[in-house]
Amino acid sequence: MTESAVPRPSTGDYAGLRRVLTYGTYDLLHYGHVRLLRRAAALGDYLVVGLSTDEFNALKGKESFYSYDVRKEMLESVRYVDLVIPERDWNQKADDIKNYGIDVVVMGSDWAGDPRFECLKEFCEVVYLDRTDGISTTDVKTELSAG
Ligand code: C2G
Repeated sequence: MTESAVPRPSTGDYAGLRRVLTYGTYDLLHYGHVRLLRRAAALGDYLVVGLSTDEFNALKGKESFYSYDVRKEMLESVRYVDLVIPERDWNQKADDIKNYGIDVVVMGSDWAGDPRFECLKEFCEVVYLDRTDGISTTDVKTELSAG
């Protein structure tokens, strides 16, 4: 679905849609990511994922194994995800909430209390879901390189 086709919650058939937004790099998609997406989607009717661009990852001091386009393609194939938008910088979240009619922002508990998400409580609900223990993209990379 293209961004322009995003249904608006307050109009027509979409009145009352509860819309969820989450952000991440989602590199080397793994079950920790999928469990977060599944639980985030369960909090509403429509899940938007703000996917970190390669340039934004560099700002975060991260270099993903897969490019933005590949990571986007994989996320869009996940049944829980309705729309993927680019996350280009730290300051776009309030605009994203407004532009996509977001009711709740969801992140894993490693972000709990982070002021970059706490400040969004002015605009919508903010929910932190328990992070899945024992899996991370960094761990996967380390174990694979250890051979
Ligand atoms: N996650 C999780 N369990 C794991 C690993 C990740 O629940 N074992 C969650 C994270 O808490 C996050 C999401 O999956 O909510 C995506 O994780 P990352 O791709 O590592 O995203 P991150 O680098 O935290 O970027 O603006 C916010 C940033 O874009 C978040």
